[in-house]
Amino acid sequence: MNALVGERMSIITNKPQTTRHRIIGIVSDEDYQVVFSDTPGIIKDPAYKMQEAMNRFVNTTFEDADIMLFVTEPAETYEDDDPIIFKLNKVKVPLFLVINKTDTVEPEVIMEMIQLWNKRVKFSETIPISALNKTNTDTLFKLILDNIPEGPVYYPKEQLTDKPERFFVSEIIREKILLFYKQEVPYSCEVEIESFKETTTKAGEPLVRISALIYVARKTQKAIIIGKGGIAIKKLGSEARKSIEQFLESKVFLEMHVKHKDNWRDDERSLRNFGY
Ligand SMILES: Nc1nc2c(ncn2[C@@H]2O[C@H](COP(=O)(O)OP(=O)(O)OP(=O)(O)O)[C@@H](O)[C@H]2O)c(=O)[nH]1
Ligand SMILES: [Mg+2]
Repeated sequence: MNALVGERMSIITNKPQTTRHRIIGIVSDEDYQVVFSDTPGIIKDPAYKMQEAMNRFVNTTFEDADIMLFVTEPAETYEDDDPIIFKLNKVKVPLFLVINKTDTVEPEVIMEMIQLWNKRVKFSETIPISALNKTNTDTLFKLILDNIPEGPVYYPKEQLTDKPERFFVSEIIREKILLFYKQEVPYSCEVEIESFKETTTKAGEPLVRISALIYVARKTQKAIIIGKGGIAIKKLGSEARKSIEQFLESKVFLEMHVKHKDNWRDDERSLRNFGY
């Protein structure tokens, strides 16, 4: 979605289940408006209520999308009886097969994938792309425009997304947590922005003061996030601040705290508060 929208809307990491919400990216021009929805991947056997909520975000797109893009990649394999195949075969709107990461394998591998997938599902278009190198992403965008139904303009032209800046700030912090911590720790974290104040520095430059609270699911994880003598959280804070400054195009003062909230991933109230 970032490659198509040309903005960094969704956070990206090498870890699975990076995206937890349905994130919208809007592209408007004189004669069109495309509203992209990036979703989590489908989780086969949800282990937490949070993962059930992630699957619900995916399901909402099956209900309201005008076009669906099934994005897969050479390293991802599915059995012939995977439930997603059944689900894709029931899609009534134009359905595209998008094979990403063509930069990672020989063209023959992509050809084989195309053949295999087209035997499984009736796609209206098949497009191999590299989101990284932006190979074929323009073609994909044109195909989307060709297939999109006419309709009213939903958002003002300048609007890029539907969520407030503080949501993206929390996502940037979560991205850094995914990058800097190992195993289960990043999956146990949620970030809440406690305050977000636009002010100015003494010199009169714009400054955003942000206070973020990192929730962990177990007490022991709090010590891991903070690290010995606070070294880990210091690095996290400084890297997150740099990215937030880029995103907000402003100087940022970032303050972070860590709190444990036992098993929040299975707690309905916490999940509701966190927007799941
Ligand atoms: N080589 C290569 N890597 C890519 C390409 N597109 C994405 N990646 C990498 O693939 C990894 C996963 O990217 P994400 O955008 O987080 O993937 P996702 O499908 O949204 O995954 P989740 O949000 O975790 O469900 C990251 O390390 C990206 O940098 C591509 O075209 N080529
Ligand atoms: Mg993602």
